[in-house]
Amino acid sequence: MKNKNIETSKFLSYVLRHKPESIGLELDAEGWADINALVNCAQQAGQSLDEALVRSIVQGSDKQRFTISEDGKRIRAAQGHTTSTVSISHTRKAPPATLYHGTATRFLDSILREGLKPGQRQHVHLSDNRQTALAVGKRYGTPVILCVAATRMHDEGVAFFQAENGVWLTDRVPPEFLSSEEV
Ligand code: HQG
Repeated sequence: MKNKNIETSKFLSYVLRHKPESIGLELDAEGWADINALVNCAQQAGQSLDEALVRSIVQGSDKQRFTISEDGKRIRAAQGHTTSTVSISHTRKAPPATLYHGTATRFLDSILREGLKPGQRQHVHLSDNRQTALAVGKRYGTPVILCVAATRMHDEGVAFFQAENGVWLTDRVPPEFLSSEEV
């Protein structure tokens, strides 16, 4: 992606996941914003955004971070929210046997002691492949991959959800379901 697009994608993540109020935008409980309203609010806040740019970023997003509604009029972030105004009703889904979480080695002791916690976000984020987990872990320093015994958790009644972009979500992962893998 071009630099301008990366910058705009980060801006969209910021307003659609975290701080819609920073540009006076309202999201509904499912996280949707009207695309025209988003563009207007962004422009008033001094961002050079137009509808074509929004649509090209949605299409070009490597992780498919954003979803456009079926009628083409609204946009939302697929996952990763911290704003408490949004509570997406993701559908429960049985996970694959193992899911993966990438993090940095410096967090490992704490995670193996306390389990994986959502931090600022609404869920713990997991992927169905090691490669994605590794890329996420590298953002924080020396990466480590945690394997999550997802089917075992699910069998014990824990809810799993899959966001529109394929990211797996759950509330927390207790340590007994975790094992670390050197990379
Ligand atoms: C860590 C990206 C200490 C956890 C990715 C992580 C993802 C603990 C950090 C999405 C802990 C939270 C989310 C504990 C968890 N002790 N550290 N008990 N429990 N942690 O950003 O999964 O590019 O909220 O390991 O693809 O890193 O933004 O979560 O390091 O899907 O679209 O606390 O962000 O997508 O960090 O990343 P985050 P994440 P985007």
